[in-house]
Amino acid sequence: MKRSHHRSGVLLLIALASSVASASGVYLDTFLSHYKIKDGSALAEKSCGICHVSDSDFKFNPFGKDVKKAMTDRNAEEVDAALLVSIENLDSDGDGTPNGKEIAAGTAPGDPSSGGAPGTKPAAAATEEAKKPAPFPPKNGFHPAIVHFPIALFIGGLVLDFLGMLRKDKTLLQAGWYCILMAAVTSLGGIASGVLAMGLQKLPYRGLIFTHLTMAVASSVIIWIMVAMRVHRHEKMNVPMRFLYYVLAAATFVLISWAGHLGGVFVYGE
Ligand code: HEC
Ligand SMILES: [Ca+2]
Repeated sequence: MKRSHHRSGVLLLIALASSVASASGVYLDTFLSHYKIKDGSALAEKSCGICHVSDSDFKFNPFGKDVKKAMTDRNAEEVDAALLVSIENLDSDGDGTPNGKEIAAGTAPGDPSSGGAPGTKPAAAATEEAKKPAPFPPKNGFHPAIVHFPIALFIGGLVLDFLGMLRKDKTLLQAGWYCILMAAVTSLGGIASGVLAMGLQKLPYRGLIFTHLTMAVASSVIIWIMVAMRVHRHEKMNVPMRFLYYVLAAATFVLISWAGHLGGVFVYGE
């Protein structure tokens, strides 16, 4: 891929975000293509959960831990076929069947309850984990439910605002103002619930999550600036002020969309 020089912070952020976002998808692709895993098979369905706890909890499972350890041991920058082969003889999940054999048999090498040598008891910890009732608050800290409020309110507010400006309609402008105000307020809830989810899942402040959080906080800050601009001037903004307002609005739109996209990548994979 051709790498052009970045022209602005936004472009740099976007580039950074997409490289982080694709790295995780690449590991999955490497695994699936190296072992020629068929679409729809149990392993393909496990997806990110082949190496992580699940496709929404990215702590490592025992197999993922061994993948990561092999990377460190070999000083490798990424997961490749040789690295996968190097851990085939390990029995990461301790169910009695080595990783290579499990993968060939279509069972998960990081999940002792997914199969393995007959008669071998799966590690107790893993089955207990499965029996636990759903925790409260849920591990996502209600984040997926809350984040849609600021996004929808902000976009709705912009549309109302814009229509109000075109039609010089006070009511529309006022509706837009309240939506944007509510977006600013609910964005704080979005950030708080996101940080709570990170705490509950013990996610590290780096990589995809860090980019996502940075973009979300930046969006929130800009929305608050927009609110402050309107509190002072309301509909009587002069032309340069109005221009700045809409530049900020556009920047927030990009940031919010990317933050949302990354959140999606994080939960569902590419
Ligand atoms: C073949 C094993 C494997 C698969 C499959 C896999 N990952 Fe990973 N993942 C890793 C490893 C190893 C790391 C650590 C990479 C590093 O340190 O460079 C990692 C790191 C991550 C991180 C960063 C966490 C951190 O500590 O910064 C996220 C997020 C992530 N993966 C998400 C995913 C998603 C989403 C998928 C599914 C699309 C996925 N992974 C599939 C092995 C895998
Ligand atoms: Ca095993």
